[in-house]
Amino acid sequence: MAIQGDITRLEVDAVVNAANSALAGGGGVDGAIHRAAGQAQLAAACAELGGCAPGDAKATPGFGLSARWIIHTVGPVWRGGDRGEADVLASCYRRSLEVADELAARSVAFPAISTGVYGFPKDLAAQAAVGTLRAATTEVDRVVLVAFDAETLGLYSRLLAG
Ligand code: AR6
Repeated sequence: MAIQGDITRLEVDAVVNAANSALAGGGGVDGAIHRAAGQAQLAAACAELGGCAPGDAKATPGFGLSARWIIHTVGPVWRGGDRGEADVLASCYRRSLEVADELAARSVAFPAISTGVYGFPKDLAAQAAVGTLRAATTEVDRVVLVAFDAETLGLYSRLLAG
């Protein structure tokens, strides 16, 4: 399912964070998650993970979030589309679900990874998200695609209806 809203406020087992490879915190959804979880605690937990490669995912506790876990994934920076960006983005969704399965999380919320600061076109990112999630084998039984803006919600809704 897709909804429009603030991912930090959702009642799910795990929220996915669109992080950077240093797991250093930042702006956008990453900043919102760090603020809502508690900056100091989350920064300390992230520091123990030793970074995260683009396309990979690693978990921390959710701390102040109602979600029990935060799954940090690192999307690709858009460089025109011929540098494997779509494959890396698909890997973010797959790896995040694999980590969710390891945690036995049954409900997971995803932001529109890479579509902010990292510049991935929203329509292509929505296709990658929906296509990859549909093809994945997982124990997660509730996947929520969280759009921050109406345009992204419209893209998800059309793809999910088709
Ligand atoms: N809830 C849901 N979605 C949100 C929220 C929120 N509270 N806030 C923003 N979005 P971005 P990226 C949407 O830039 O492109 C950070 O500095 C936003 O509208 O957060 O993967 C990291 O540290 C957009 O659709 O992530 C990295 O350095 C989507 O989340 C870098 O940005 C992703 O936008 C990652 O860039």
